[in-house]
Amino acid sequence: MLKRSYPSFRTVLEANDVVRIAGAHHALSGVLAQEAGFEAVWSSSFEVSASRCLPDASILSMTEYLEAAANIQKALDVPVVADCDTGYGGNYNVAHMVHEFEGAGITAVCMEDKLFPKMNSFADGDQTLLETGAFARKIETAKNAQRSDDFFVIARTEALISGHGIDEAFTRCQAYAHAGADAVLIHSKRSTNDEVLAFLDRWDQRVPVVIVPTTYPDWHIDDIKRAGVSAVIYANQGMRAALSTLRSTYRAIYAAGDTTALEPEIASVRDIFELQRMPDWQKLDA
Ligand code: SPV
Ligand code: MG
Repeated sequence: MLKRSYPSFRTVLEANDVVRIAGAHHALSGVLAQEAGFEAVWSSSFEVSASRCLPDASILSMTEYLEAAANIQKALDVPVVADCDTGYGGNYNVAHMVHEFEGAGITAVCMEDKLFPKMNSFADGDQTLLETGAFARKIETAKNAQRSDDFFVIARTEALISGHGIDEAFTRCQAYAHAGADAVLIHSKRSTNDEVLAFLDRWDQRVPVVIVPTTYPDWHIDDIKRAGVSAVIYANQGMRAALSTLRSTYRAIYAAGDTTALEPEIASVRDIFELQRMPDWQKLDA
């Protein structure tokens, strides 16, 4: 009853025209995303870092990201896609990362083609790319390291983020698909979807395309599907909403001196018991 079973990300991708994936940083946010209908959950390096009030800059260790992703996966009936940044170093780190994440029950990982240590894609700072061939070898290493055929490796290019343009993004994604990537992720920080559309226009669909429409939110899921995207990651909206709510709640309590006005607006303790699966736990202690 308490142990979860979940399909692999590959299975979910094959069963849906477009997979909607919500960002999370702990099991509770993952469970709420699943409850809303999301078919998968993104263990976001940005959110996991921010939940420790640290920059998303390769500061936390692989083990800390693994623990976060595994804790989310343990609470879910849908698969986690683990954001593994650059693979935490060189090719040996990538192989170790795959062994550890797959061993912990994660069925999909994503790696990006920036230098280690990396900086969050929207932050000022160094966004230098790793040379294409070197990143392709990381993808090959990851694919060689996986134990089950089902394990899924997403190759993310930061070519547009680092100001290189569509040609470079296209060439890189082709090389990564050739190296064995199961999907490519094309990341953009533009305020419109024009760059991503231009990429999709050229992409031969050799492998599926994943997008992260954080800065170009005005793109309905039906249109995203029509454009040929296979998976969409809403990477950080959950944490941003939580932050607004936590901030206003704490301020309201402090300002009012009591919580009376707030009570009708906030979740009940019983609601939290349900998410904790308290009744199932209590049965264990019969
Ligand atoms: C994350 O959520 O950690 C991501 C997406 O990698 S972004 O923050 O846009 O880099
Ligand atoms: Mg990240």
